[in-house]
Amino acid sequence: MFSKVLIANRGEIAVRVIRACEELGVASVAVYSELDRDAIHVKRADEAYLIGPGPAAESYLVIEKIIDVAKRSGAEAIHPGYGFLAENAAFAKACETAGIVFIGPPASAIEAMGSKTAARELMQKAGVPIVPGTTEPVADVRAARKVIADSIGYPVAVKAAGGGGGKGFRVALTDDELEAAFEGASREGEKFFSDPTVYLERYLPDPRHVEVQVLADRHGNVIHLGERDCSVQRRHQKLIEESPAPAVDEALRAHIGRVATDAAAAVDYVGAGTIEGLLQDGEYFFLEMNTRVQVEHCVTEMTTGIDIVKEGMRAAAGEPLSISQDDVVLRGHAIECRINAEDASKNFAPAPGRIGAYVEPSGPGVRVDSGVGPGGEVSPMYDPMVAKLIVWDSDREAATRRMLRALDEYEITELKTLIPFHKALLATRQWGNAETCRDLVEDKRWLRALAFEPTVPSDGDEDGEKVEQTYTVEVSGRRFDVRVIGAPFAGAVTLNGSAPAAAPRKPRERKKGGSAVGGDTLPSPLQGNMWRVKVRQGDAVEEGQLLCIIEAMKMENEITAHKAGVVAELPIAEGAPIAAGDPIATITSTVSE
Ligand code: MV4
Repeated sequence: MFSKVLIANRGEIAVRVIRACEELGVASVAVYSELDRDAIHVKRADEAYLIGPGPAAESYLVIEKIIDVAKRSGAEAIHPGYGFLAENAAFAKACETAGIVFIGPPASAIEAMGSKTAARELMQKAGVPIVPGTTEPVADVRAARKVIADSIGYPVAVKAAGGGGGKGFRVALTDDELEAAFEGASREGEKFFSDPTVYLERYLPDPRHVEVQVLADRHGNVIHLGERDCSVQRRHQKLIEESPAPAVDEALRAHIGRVATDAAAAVDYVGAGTIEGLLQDGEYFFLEMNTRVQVEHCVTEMTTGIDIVKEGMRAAAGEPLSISQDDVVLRGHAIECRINAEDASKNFAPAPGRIGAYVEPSGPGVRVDSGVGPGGEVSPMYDPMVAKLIVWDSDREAATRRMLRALDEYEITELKTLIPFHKALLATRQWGNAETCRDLVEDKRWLRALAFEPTVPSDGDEDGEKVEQTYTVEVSGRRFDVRVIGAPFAGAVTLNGSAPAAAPRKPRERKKGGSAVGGDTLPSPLQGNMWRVKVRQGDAVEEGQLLCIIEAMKMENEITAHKAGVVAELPIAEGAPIAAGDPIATITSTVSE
């Protein structure tokens, strides 16, 4: 084993790796940005080095600075955690060149899985089932039409070749939607991965996101630790994960486990990795491989009793895994809720800030992996995750009740988090029945939990300030237009703090005299930056026509006209920041009253 390891990360995952180091008797070296001077990972490590100002591009993402600290501190290996440099093949190579061990797979495996088209081709050759579609980039919309007509058919998923995790992912249900989907996916691919190439997959209408944890060493051992279900997502951000997956039995587990170890073996994998896939009607399809430890690895640790981070470090040090496939026994059920500093009632807008009081839940079967504590700061510069709350119990129902108990025990003041959202979601019948979330969108309680319900009772609307707004919600990978008739967005409900979702809520008080936002004015449903304005003042627009694209949380959000008319005002310029509720367009009716 190594004697000293550098952790090239921050927050809860840095703390998680430091804990593994402590248990293995390995000294830990933290790196931190100016914003993270007082962070827990800095205090917790044996040594800590400042590597630059707040922006990750000037600190956590600078390969030379991190390698330099490793050399200066005498660390023999670097653990990248997740995010930042974790899936950067150039970083893995730079470590190798500097004579430092990268705790993860060889650069060649990162590269092979990094290109989604190359990975699909490779997996197909290795006998791993992939979602039907192309294994090569599709040049343009015309070429896409031909492949769709010849083999895939509609609906079709258009995905960026450099993508992953849902970035550069668009759906075309019919030919009418193909051009926009193709261009959207390509544009996002160019923007985030400097690669505009896209490929096509058959769009599966109602799958479950099921992923398999694998571990591999340099001695030819490749094992799997069962699966996780991560179907509760919003805009491709996972919110709740569980293990085992409700839709997977012994036989299916053996099958998808074999698929996953075959996939890992095909790229000579080393360390901890995850095969992500889609499960529909008992059929499993490879989507992509994450060549790193994942946020949700903890649920697997709870059901298997295996320390995934320590096994990954053993593998990197050239030791054999401490367990064989036969040693892996799944017991009970684990659930993880991501406690993000986000406001579910404002379209999950990030809600960074300083924490006031902070008390973590505890007791039997409860684990909290956190990166901040009392008085800690959640910076707008980084991921807004405060902690992961993980529980274990004998079965899914008991684990759900334990999670609700732990969420109730969690005390965080002065910071909005997803705790009320999780309480609401876990109380739904759909969660109880382990149904896919597609159905949840039809459920009033779910809509209310997501704050798409009007807040003001429909009777006696004193000042007549009632607008109709259309929002696009995405559940289980499907986009739904939800029309909300009632108070303007600024008056949206704040989730009831502690009661289950069905509890009655007080209508929010509204300011007298009206706000800047009226029936003609479209308020922004989210916080972000204006990316593109697609219409001009004076343009006549149809209801549903694309007005502008707002970038929020690294995703492009297409904003469409809430009514037909003439564009009277477009107050926000491209590149400008937008707060949720800000007016983004005023559309006046063509026929004057
Ligand atoms: C899909 C899909 C349907 N058909 N691909 C991609 C990234 C990951 N976040 C989920 N992704 C999906 N890829 C094809 N060909 C649907 C999703 C999807 C999803 C799947 C299962 C459960 C929840 C989901 C939420 C969003 C998207």
